[in-house]
Amino acid sequence: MGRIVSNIALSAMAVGMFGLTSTPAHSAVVISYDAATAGSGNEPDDVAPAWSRDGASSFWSNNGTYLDQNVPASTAGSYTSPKVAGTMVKGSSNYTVEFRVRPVSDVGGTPSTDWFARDLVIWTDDVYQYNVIIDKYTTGSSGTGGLRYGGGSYSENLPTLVSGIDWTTPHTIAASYTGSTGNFDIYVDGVLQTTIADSVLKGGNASYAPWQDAVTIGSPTTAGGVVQNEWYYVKVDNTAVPEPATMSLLGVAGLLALRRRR
Ligand SMILES: [Ca+2]
Ligand SMILES: [Ca+2]
Repeated sequence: MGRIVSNIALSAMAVGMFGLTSTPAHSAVVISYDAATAGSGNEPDDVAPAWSRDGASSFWSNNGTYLDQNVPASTAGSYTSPKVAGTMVKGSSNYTVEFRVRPVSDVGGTPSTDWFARDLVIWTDDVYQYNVIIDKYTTGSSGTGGLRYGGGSYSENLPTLVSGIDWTTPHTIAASYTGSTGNFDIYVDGVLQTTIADSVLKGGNASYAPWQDAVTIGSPTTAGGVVQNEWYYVKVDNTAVPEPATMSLLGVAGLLALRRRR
């Protein structure tokens, strides 16, 4: 009850602020898939706008609480969101990639059998490709896990982004990019863990067009073992692009100002 009231109050505040100020700091979700909101049986390719799927539909099922991912060994299975042009630009845009997940299988491990840490969240700006890798156990097959990053071999030896995550329960991970600094702030359950430069977090030197201005989840390669996850939601929040209506108003105001000067 209290939450509903506060949401209404916040909405009213937002409307009020928007009406009174010409350039509000505007934050908007531009890409989203939420398993509970989508509802049982509705996977990312069932929602509008639909996400594209690589691999069999049988690898995924939404039980109404989470999207269950179960990609067999040596098989690719991933979803890529619709693109929102201009969301991800190195050095200028601000955005946050946020997801709530619980890994069920480990990734990485013995190099000869299951070396490919392909349990990924991927996004790409106009220069770099970024991978955040969900690792159930950072050492061996028990204890705590974490997040890794980087690309190339995607081995268990990839650098650690965050360690000490107990993946027996789901956690919310956020990578928040500030274009002016070129840094990502990495959060776990809303708590800042580390700040890392885009040039360090990158998994690849070149952008990969199908993944730019979008987010990909899953296992996009055929290497490695079974990959299982519970995905609660994935979203991209764009804090850089002003509200279109505000841009139009500013544009009209600017034109009028120019006319008056002539
Ligand atoms: Ca379905
Ligand atoms: Ca591991």
